[in-house]
Amino acid sequence: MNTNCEAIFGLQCFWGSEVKFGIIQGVIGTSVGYTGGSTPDPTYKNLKDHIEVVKVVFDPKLVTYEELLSVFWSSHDPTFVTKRQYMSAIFYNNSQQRLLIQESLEAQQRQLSEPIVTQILPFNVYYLAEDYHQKYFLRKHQSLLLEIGLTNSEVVLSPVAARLNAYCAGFGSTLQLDNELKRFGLHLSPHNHQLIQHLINSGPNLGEC
Ligand code: MHO
Repeated sequence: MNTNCEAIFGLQCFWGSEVKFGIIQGVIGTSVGYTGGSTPDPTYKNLKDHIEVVKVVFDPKLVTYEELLSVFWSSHDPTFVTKRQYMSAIFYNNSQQRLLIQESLEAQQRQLSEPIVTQILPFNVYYLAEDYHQKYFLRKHQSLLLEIGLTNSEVVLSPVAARLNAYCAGFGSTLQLDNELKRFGLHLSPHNHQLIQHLINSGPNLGEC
């Protein structure tokens, strides 16, 4: 995979991070995991010195890295100091990403009165999080998961799962839902279709994050 088309962000609870990027047109897959530490093999229960992050795979013809950086800044408070697990951080894959991050941070800082605490760090090893964290909001609806028929490993980085997970957290619109179901050639049962419409109409809800 071309690392130019991958972005890694830490912005508090990774269940919500996966939703915030999963809804963006041009994002073709997301997963959640751990990075940023120096000790091997972190797990959710033993995170060691790592933090919760989302990995975003995108099509640069449809969405740019700069646009993803805008989503990052606008979808959490980068001035908020919290424990390391939930720290605000951007991991760069190459010098071009590093430059774009630095520029966007400076532009962002000009609009804020509090200092930005976001760390800019080189990307190193990524540890995929446990299955039950992947597409957390989609997983709450087992009948939907069953209907789309993806295995645990297919849910990771699946474009369909990224979008459905975001809709299940109340993001997006019913128009986007129907356009994308068509694009994916996916026919949902009336029950599941109504369920997603209802969740979208109820509005964003990352409640447990
Ligand atoms: N408030 C949630 C956060 C989970 S997150 C994946 C919990 O404590 O379960 O860190």
